[in-house]
Amino acid sequence: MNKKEVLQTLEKIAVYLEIQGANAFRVSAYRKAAQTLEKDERSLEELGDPAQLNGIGKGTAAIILDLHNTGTTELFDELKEEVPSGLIPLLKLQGLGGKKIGRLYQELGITSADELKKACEDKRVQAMSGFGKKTEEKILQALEEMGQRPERLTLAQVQPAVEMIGAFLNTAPGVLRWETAGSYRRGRETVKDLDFIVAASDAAAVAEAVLQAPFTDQVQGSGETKISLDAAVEDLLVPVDFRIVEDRSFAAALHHFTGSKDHNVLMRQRAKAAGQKISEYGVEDADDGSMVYFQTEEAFFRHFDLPWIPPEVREGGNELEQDWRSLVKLDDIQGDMHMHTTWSDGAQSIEEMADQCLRKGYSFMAITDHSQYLKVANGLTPERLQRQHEEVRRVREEKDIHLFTGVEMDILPDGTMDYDKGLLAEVDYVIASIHSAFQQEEEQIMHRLVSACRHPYVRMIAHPTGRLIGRREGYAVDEEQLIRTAAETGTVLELNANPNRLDLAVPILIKAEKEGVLLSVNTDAHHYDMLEDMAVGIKAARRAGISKDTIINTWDADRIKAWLEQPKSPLVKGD
Ligand code: DGT
Ligand code: CA
Ligand code: CA
Ligand code: ZN
Repeated sequence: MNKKEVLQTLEKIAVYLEIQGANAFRVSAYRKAAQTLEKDERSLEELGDPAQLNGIGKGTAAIILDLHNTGTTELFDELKEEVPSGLIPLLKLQGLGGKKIGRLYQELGITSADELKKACEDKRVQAMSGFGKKTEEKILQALEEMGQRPERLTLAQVQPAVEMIGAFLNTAPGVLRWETAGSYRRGRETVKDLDFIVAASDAAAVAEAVLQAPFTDQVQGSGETKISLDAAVEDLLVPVDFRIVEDRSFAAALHHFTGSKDHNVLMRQRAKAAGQKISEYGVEDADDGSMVYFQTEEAFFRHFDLPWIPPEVREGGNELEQDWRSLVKLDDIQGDMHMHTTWSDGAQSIEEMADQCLRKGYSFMAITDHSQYLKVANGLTPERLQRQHEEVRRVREEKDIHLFTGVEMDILPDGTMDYDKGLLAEVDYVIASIHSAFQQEEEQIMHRLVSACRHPYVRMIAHPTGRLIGRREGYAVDEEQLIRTAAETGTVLELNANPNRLDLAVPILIKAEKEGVLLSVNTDAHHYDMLEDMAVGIKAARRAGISKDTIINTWDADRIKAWLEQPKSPLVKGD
């Protein structure tokens, strides 16, 4: 776990203890430890033993090190076992924290949303000391809203469930092959539920195995070919649909349940014109009712004289008419131009990041830690930046991958940059980004972004709108002006691949490519696991229909080097 994850887990431990009714001193010890750690600017590696900080005791320090080194700790594992999983979603209800939920659990035996609702209706909640009638009404209202608008989950939230269910299906007896479908396969930013298509030699056995699986929580419905359930993965309930089909129907079912609804309408129209009918089993001849089956989706599309249409573009637009051969794909990516190390707030060293990028088959990468303004992230002073870059050049000599020296420099609230031009002239790849004063008026935000674009050494703007999916809108950006200025000045715009960000968003990416702006899909990895987010970013780029050549990290290292050796100039696509 990196530092941020450790902090979040300490908070979770505190909440779980509250639910269990642990004594207030014990609860606050974990909160205090988290606050103390957060205030300290050092990374956990640099800090060494957390017990040397005032406010962190020996026991808590051991837990912090456990979390950091192994990703979990005995206490947290026990708490997750003991605290009823149905209580966790209740933490999101307005006005209900760990303490109140703990009392509802201990005094009324409530373990789920349904039970809480019943208790409110029976007026048992208002009878408790410190709750009252008003609180009860508010809880009921919040519960109803939770039921009415089940929130959509982000890709970051469902990814652990996809991995766990995938690992299960890989070894489940009777499973011949499986694939994700629905909005997840189409790479949407958020999903209502996950959809899995499973080809089975023995459907009943597979269905039974799914119902018995360790992740299976509430089963919403189960039949011969369809199971709907809530999967409990890492404190979160994720709704999942399984469709279990015969192998000969796998490709048709996969297409059918990948959707989108609007894409399926287009395909049905096409089939109808040819006297045929598409179903989830195959394609039926409308006259004699005979059925054609398909081994692959490629074969399915070929049947209708179409090339394979990428799932990301199946949204009922003009996808049947377009040529998707130049659409960027994950395999085209040759490097990652935005990542962090222990020099600022990353979890690994330059060398470790280089080894991981090598393992991914990359031929280049840029090390881009935070600049001095970002004190919470241990941003680099000019001296530390220079020392780091010496280190980067040393690692470059030793490894079979080209490391660009770089920095993610803060654009300060007044629109000036965090480092002098003299220092920046020595850096291979300068990224500029906004991490402060998000509330400023659009005019000031644009002054900052435009100043960065006009800067002779700023090559790229990272996460240009600052949004966090489902949590934060981002600052006030005039998209048209940003795109125009990026094109005029030869500044690359980032598609940040972090599933919480996906910034720029698809509609802006489409406009940017149209105006000739170059893009870079980067993970902004703070931990080497996060290098895998590249796949998420590429899905988003594909949804925007972006061509390979628009994305600079599909180029080879020599082309990027040559491009960086030239002074900045208006962007030109192609060679
Ligand atoms: P969401 O809302 O993020 O789950 O989006 P999808 O596209 O995954 O929607 P979902 O899970 O309701 O259905 C998966 C796909 O199945 C959908 O894109 C189109 C296809 N489909 C086939 N028959 C039906 C149907 O009767 N109703 C709906 N809603 N979709 C259907
Ligand atoms: Ca779905
Ligand atoms: Ca579904
Ligand atoms: Zn970054």
